Amino acid sequence: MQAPARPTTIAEPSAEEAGIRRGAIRVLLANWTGAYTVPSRRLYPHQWSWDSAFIAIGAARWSPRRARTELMTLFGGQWRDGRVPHIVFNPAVPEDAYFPGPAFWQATAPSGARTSGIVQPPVHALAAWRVHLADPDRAFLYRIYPRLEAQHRFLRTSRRMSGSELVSIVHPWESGMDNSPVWDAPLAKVPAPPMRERRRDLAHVAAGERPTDRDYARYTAIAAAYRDAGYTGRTGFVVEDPLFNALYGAAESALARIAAVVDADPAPHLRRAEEITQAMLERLWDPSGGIFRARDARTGEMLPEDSVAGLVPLILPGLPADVADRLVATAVARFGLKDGTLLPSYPPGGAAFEPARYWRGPSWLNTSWLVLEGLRAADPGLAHRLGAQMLRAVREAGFREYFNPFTGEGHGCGDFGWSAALALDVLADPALRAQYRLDRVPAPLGQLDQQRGGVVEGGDLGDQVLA
Ligand code: 2M8
Repeated sequence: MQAPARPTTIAEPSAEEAGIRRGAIRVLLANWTGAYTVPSRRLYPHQWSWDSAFIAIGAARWSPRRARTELMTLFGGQWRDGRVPHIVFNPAVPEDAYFPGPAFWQATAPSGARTSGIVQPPVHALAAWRVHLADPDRAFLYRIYPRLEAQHRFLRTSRRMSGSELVSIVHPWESGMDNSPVWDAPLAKVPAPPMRERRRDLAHVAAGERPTDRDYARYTAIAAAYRDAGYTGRTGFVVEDPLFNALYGAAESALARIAAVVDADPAPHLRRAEEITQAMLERLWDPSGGIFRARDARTGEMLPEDSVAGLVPLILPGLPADVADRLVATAVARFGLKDGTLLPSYPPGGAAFEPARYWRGPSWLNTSWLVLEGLRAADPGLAHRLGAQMLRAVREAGFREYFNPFTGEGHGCGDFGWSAALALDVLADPALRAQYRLDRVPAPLGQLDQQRGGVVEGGDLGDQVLA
């Protein structure tokens, strides 16, 4: 008689998965400051807004307490008007470690924290909800809900610049995809006086993998003009971005869920989520291209270039099925999203494509993760393959900031926070892992157990240090 087959459960990590998990936790431990996680020790030595949201999403899979602390620390830098600045500076880091630093921004939050004065995509409500799902904690939601509400109130009241439900960004850095080719046209209209300040990023990363000096001069000029206007009103760059607005809409849906837990009214959030989706379809959907595009709110025109930002609205609950299907088709046909390729930040067939330069082509794990989340409903098979590709990228190149979408070669800085965190999140998903496991060689059991033990110890130790 044949011995019964040993039951295999998806929850059991392979040696390879355990290795990725251990590596990711090592990065999160190394970048942890005691209250938040820096994106990179050298290149980005402060707290960044949307980085912390992505990091909280992944950290929740390992240490939910850290994830909650990460978000609460960020909101410690929130302004009285509700805005959550894109950088909260660490006072212990010298001014010349990062440009533009606190002396440039000249902004102080009510808590006394020195901050920048611009914002980043509002992925925080979604992050707070994911943290709660990983480790339900109503007290955390009670504390963060009013802060999230204020963040959204700022966007609603100060950034609805076209009269529609959509919000505008007033600096390319607010998109998170700083030097995307989509910004080339509106940026070309901004005068670029030569920069007096010295760039610090080129001390850490090759110039060919970063924005050009000309782009940097423009970023500095727009930020300085906004600062000098008291961080209000328009700048020379005012754009409705599909990624920013899709996250704004998805975050309103998350706020509705949070509201239901904290005895608040979900209805206004649900209504706004619907209105945002509707406005995106009316103002940013390009039916001939099968993608969402950014609109220049100064001229009212759609911008000629598109990017992976135009696929992120897949994450919007309530997106019509035919629009979702078109987006999936575009992801496959123009972004090459199929087996064996990473998801590029800009379509490889586009004239401005560069596989290794920052947001002009390379694959990033955060935009990949957002598209993956959207694909769960629209095309689960493709979502699983994308998850597998994300894990392969970090397995082969390490937790780099971005990756050549064809070769998987790593670029930008190493030990990058959200690359580590989002790999943890993908690893924690049983459906995605089932797919990833298809092409691995199982490790001997003894080795597995040892590795699993090591990871758990790392997590517990980190939490004890925090406590
Ligand atoms: C990059 O942006 C900063 C400016 O905010 C920079 O280049 O110095 C972007 O990739 C942005 O999305 C990210 O949040 C930040 C930190 O990782 O770096």
